[in-house]
Amino acid sequence: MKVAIIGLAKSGKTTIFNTLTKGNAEVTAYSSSLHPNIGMAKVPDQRLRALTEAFHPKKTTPAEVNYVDIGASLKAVSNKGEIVGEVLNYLTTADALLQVVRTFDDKNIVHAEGNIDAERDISTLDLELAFSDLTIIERRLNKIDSALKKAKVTERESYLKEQSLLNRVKKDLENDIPIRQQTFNQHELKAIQNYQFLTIKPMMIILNIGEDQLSLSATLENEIRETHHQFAVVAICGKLEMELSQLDDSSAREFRDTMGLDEPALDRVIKSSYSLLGLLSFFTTGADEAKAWTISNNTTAPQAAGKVHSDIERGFIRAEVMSFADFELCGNMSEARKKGLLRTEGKDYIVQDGDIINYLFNI
Ligand SMILES: Nc1nc2c(ncn2[C@@H]2O[C@H](COP(=O)(O)OP(=O)(O)OP(=O)(O)O)[C@@H](O)[C@H]2O)c(=O)[nH]1
Ligand SMILES: [Mg+2]
Repeated sequence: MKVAIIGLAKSGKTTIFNTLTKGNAEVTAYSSSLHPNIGMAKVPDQRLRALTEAFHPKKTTPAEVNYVDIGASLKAVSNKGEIVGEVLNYLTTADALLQVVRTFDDKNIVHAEGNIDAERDISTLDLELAFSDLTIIERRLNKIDSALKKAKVTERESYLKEQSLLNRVKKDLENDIPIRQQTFNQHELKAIQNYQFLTIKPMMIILNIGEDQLSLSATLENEIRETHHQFAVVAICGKLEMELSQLDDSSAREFRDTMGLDEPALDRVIKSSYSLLGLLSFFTTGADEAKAWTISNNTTAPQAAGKVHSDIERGFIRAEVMSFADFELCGNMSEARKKGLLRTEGKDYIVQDGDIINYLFNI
């Protein structure tokens, strides 16, 4: 999974990036580097820890999320509404966008829009994303116009269809409806996915709150959720979380306890991004490796096997499946087998979150 971090200048993008990836990219109060930061977060998962303790594999491999902090506000990397190629590439290849919105107040750090106003900042960014989509649409419509002039009769229909779809999307965008909230039939949706649109991407909002707002975090989250139902919203104090992410686990935990802080920001952000994107984890385990895999809802057992190896998908015979809850009850596989909790599933089985799977295949 790949997530792109965006937001206005000095909203705390790099601070959040460092928090999530335990990274050390430079955070700045004044200048702006234009270098994107790229990093990876291991998905924290208590279940994988339990499997490791039970099986003592040589290796434990958590699922990963890749983050890119594009290193500047969208405005700074746009030229007449068009986002420069390199940055656009990071954005279009991301599965989700993570928008950092500043609610911390600090008079030493200039706010791009003059003062703190989360709602306005979200709208400003929405507009910038929509602008990029509109630029793509305009360009394509122009191309269709000239193509239609010399098109053969047999070609006209598909151009006209595309033209009418794009005009509809354009009209909605101009009425402040991002593409992710527009309605399409399956055929149109497929066509839409061929363009590099940004407002089609699922979006998550991180409210970067100040230390003095910690007790307000739930209230602030709810305020934004009320007007932006379609977004996942998480409030975190970027500066504090970044400092904590650089401590070792036990010192960080101690610090959290004394501060009365909730679970680490990383865990909350990852949980939200999984549910926003409709993702879940399944596990494979053995003497060599215990590993977590990320798949979407409604993935069949053979499709999930394809994540592990294409040969297993091709040669799929059946899957031996146990839920994590059943594993916890039994503590090991042979006990589970005795109790009949190790199920045999076929090619139509839909993999569930927390399934521990052993594949039987033939190649
Ligand atoms: N007080 C306070 N300061 C913060 C917080 N988060 C970030 N900052 C500070 O705000 C400044 C900007 O943070 P960055 O993370 O560099 O922000 P950015 O969005 O990456 O900035 P650009 O990439 O330059 O647009 C730095 O001086 C941070 O230390 C916060 O939660 N509280
Ligand atoms: Mg930055």
